[in-house]
Amino acid sequence: MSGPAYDYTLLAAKLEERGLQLDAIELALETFNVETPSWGYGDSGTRFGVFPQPGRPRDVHERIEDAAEVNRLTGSAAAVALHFPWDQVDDYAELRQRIEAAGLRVGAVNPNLFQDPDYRLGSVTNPDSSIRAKAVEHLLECLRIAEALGSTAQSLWFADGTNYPGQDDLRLRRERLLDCLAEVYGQLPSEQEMLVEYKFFEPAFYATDIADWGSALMICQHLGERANVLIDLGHHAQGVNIEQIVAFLGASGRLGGFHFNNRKYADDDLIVGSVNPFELFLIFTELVRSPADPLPRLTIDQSHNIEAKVAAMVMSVTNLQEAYAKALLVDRTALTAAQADGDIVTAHAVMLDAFNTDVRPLCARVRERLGAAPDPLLELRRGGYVARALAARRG
Ligand code: PSV
Ligand code: MN
Repeated sequence: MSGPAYDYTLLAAKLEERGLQLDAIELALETFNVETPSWGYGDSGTRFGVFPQPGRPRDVHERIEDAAEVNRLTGSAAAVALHFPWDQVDDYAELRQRIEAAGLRVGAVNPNLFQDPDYRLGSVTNPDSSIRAKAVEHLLECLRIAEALGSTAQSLWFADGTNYPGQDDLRLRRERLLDCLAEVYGQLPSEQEMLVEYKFFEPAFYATDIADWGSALMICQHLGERANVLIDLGHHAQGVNIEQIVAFLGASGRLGGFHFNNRKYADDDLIVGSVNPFELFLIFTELVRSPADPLPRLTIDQSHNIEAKVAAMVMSVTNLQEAYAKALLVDRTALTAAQADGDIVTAHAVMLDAFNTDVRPLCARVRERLGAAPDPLLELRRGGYVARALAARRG
């Protein structure tokens, strides 16, 4: 598919009418960057099965190659988020060199406190102090790994929770969690921030210890200014207004970052923007009010099960580019005026006008300028990367 023709003079004139500069929007799109997850390139599945894909990466180095290809095609995915111990190596200086040689940098470091059998009753909330000490030790190890890799964030998610009323004391669990995190926060290197992610259920089915943004925010406020809340789109109940959470956390300076994916039912892990692009657009309208506004750390958190992994990641990045571009087209002056007049329908129409603008050619032009592909999926097919990986990764 080649992008539809686009009349830039018309677009520029339309934007000028709205007091917006095409140049500023293009510049914002050029600097737009998302982190892709190393864990999104390897094997994954559901508890019902895994469908291993031929040519999938066999180790962290091959996951980095895939991430580099996604960046080459989109121009907006220059960082790769890592997960430990999944991405564990003996020599982190060497890993960093290889990542940088691939044109990437290391994004957030994600400690893993949910797979070790010791964490059956929790990690930092575990009733057993020796297990809590083990969890803290892993979190501290991740501070050192991040230092070695040049990463500036610890992205924390805890599977901790209980399955039955009475299983454990909810207040004590919270105290244990706060104590452990305070110990880690106390040793956080100055260039690093701590992101605290919440999730309302799964794997815990009665009470998750950090279940919602309020709980995460209270923890961050307890810890200090370098602890901020991370929103994962898949971690809310049906109907929750995520853009409002973005607005409130953003206004209080506590929005640390995003894990993007698509959610229809639960933590679906599908291509971001695939089912509800309007919601994604609304989230971006709360993330930025003008092209000059800085964005928080944006990460994709998806593990694709049946779809082609590199292609799915490419489409996720371009969906994000387009949602961001549309958010930058909102006529804020007209919106503010309509809001002040109580003109509900006009205010809503302003939002729809931006959402319904076809920004694909604009994004294609920006990608081309970045040296990336105007049509990344077409270029992925044409360039033969997947076939080359398949040939190189046998066995
Ligand atoms: C948990 O569902 C989560 O969203 C956390 O961010 C994990 O680190 C990630 O998925 C990978 O399992
Ligand atoms: Mn997540």
